[in-house]
Amino acid sequence: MPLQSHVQIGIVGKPNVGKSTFFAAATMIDVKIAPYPFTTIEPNVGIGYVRIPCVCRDLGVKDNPRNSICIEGNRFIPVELIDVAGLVPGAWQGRGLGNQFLDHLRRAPPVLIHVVDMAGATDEEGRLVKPGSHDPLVDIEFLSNEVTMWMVQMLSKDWDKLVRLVDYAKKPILDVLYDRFSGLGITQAQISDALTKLSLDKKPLSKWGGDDDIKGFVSMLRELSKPMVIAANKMDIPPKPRIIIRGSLRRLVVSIGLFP
Ligand SMILES: Nc1nc2c(ncn2[C@@H]2O[C@H](COP(=O)(O)OP(=O)(O)OP(=O)(O)O)[C@@H](O)[C@H]2O)c(=O)[nH]1
Ligand SMILES: [Mg+2]
Repeated sequence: MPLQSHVQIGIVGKPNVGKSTFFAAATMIDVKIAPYPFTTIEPNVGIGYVRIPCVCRDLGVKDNPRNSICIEGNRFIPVELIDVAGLVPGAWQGRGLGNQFLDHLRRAPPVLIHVVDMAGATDEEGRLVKPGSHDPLVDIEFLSNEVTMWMVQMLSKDWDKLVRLVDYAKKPILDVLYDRFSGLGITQAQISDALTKLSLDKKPLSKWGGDDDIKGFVSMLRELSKPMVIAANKMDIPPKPRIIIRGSLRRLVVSIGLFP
């Protein structure tokens, strides 16, 4: 009987990249896996375990944990994994399974594992193509953008009302934004952080520079509240995923501005 977990991780990515394969390997649950897009429609949910060295070794004691398992000095921490349907470009506008997919993320996993086909053997909608013909960097950027645009939509759909509440009815901006995003498991501290980092905390909403400020704020909030780990998958497929990866990573590093 698996243990209960309070930590949730969403497994996300475009269709046919190996999300369910990863889920099945991590949870040992037999789910449908197939070489075409949209094999998964309803999310698969299960428990996997993160292995870390247990403190019982350092302390020289024998332990009996209730919320995890200790086996020979290794602690197995239960984590709830959610394997959702693949996301295609334009999902935030309803393409593919669109909002239905994004709504599964509302179950609020604070951490996302983005499974990427590093062999470049699937196009942007997950159809099989010649290995090496699709750039994985495009997928890395598109997924962040889809989640951001989905959140932008939540914020901007009745923007005038928010402006009236904050600028004229003098409701604290933090409360108003928190109301809008709390369903996604986002905290007031994260909202406050994003506002401060972009110097938007003192700027009246009516003066926000249209889409740029809104998108900039949401993008920062997404980075702070939904950290994404990239799982480079399909590394075994020839010709030379490593060369693709090296090229992609170099451009990724440049695009997020780590190096000049
Ligand atoms: N060669 C190779 N094939 C893989 C790997 N991981 C998954 N696959 C194959 O890729 C195909 C798609 O795998 P799935 O796990 O169903 O992919 P998915 O991302 O869940 O797909 P959707 O549910 O349609 O979004 C299957 O044929 C898998 O066997 C890998 O690391 N290497
Ligand atoms: Mg799947």
